[in-house]
Amino acid sequence: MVKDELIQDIQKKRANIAVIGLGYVGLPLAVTFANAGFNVTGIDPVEEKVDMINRAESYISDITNAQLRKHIDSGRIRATTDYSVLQEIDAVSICVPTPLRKTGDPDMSFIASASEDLAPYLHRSMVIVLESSTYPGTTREFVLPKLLEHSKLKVGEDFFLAFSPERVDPGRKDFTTYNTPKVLGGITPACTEVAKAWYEQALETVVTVSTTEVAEMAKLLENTFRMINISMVNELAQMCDRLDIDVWEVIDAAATKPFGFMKFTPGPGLGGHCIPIDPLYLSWKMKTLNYTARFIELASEINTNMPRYVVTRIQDALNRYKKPLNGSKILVLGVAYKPNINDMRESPALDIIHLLAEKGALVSYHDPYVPELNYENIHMSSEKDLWASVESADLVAIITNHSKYDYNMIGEKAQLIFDARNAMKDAPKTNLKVIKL
Ligand code: SAJ
Repeated sequence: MVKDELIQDIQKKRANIAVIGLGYVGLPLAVTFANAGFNVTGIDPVEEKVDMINRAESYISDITNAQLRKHIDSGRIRATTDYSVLQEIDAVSICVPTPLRKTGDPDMSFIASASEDLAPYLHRSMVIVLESSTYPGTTREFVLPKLLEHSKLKVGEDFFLAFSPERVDPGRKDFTTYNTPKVLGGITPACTEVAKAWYEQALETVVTVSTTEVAEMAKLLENTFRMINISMVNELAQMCDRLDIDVWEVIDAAATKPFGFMKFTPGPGLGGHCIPIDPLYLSWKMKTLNYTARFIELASEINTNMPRYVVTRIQDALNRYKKPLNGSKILVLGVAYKPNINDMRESPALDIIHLLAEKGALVSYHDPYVPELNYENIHMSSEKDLWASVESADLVAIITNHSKYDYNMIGEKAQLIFDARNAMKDAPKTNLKVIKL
């Protein structure tokens, strides 16, 4: 029986593994499979990445060169751009990006390419697991037909196909690929069984569900939950501003409730590669079924409007001191999408800089993690002299509250501060020059 033979090969670590897509999900996953004793081939279309991996040079902060070196030297990991290696591979994880198109629709091109490039090498006794966050139905309706384009093999009998959402939080140390519980659902029960037998060799906890759709939807619930709650506190911030109530104090007070409450904080907008994007895969799918996912659409509208709201608040703050925004020097402090990382994906700081410049402000920025900004119409370098920039700005806008900033010193040297992150929470309350979101 194909299933039993494959499971046995997996359990004896005789199965050859491949990971397609060597990014922040795929590379840690490849190393985690190698740590468990499997031979792993990483496949990525970007030659430079492949070469760096084969030189044991990691470009993913969660994987050190030393972790890679161990497996490159032992021959347990190797990387290639050549999909034909898949004819010798027994188990494949697909970890490719699922971004949005400019139109806001899902960009399925990466999953399509991976599936189409894999299909010619699909063979009996093979298990494939898709990890990319995507809309419910993708594995069954989109990937499976592409895999079977040139094949008469039967899924669940000759080969096995499952979905297991990635839960990588780059930079997090307490939860890693190994110890984060992994949800997994197959096209058929046999698919679930084989994929589980594989993943549980390398991961601490595998949670099986009945179908790929349940696994796909579970991931979207995780991140939609987060996106909607963030948008709710973003709207709360706007309500509190009109009520002249400190929203940060309100949230801290509510957070003392030991049950039935989860703390989220307002911010200048929603950045990152997951939270602002994954829920829109769900709302897009629902539109194809003539259903409007109103919560997601409203939350997305509120979050997307936060940069504009922040600029309005900055304009109002300057107005108090009879300074027009037009011609004022604004220093944006922190541009990464969240603190203490250098990731700029979907960062609201880019929208804020663009809007400020559009209104005639003289905008500069400082971010210890982001030396350069080169996006569409934004080409800037981080200010070299932080304190000179803070002192000379008409307003300092704290957009991303990196821990390494000295907020007391900023409070002393800045003329006026708009604080979008409550970073100045320990500054004296009487400090009239600090205006909070
Ligand atoms: N944000 C707020 N208020 C909050 C929390 C976040 O405005 O209360 C903003 C952040 O500033 C950022 C964006 O939302 O711009 C996303 O922040 P995030 O903390 O959700 O960080 P991400 O995008 O790295 O989310 C990842 C997700 N992980 C995966 O999808 C595997 C998310 O599910 C995790 O919950 C999150 O990390 C985490 O907890 O760190």
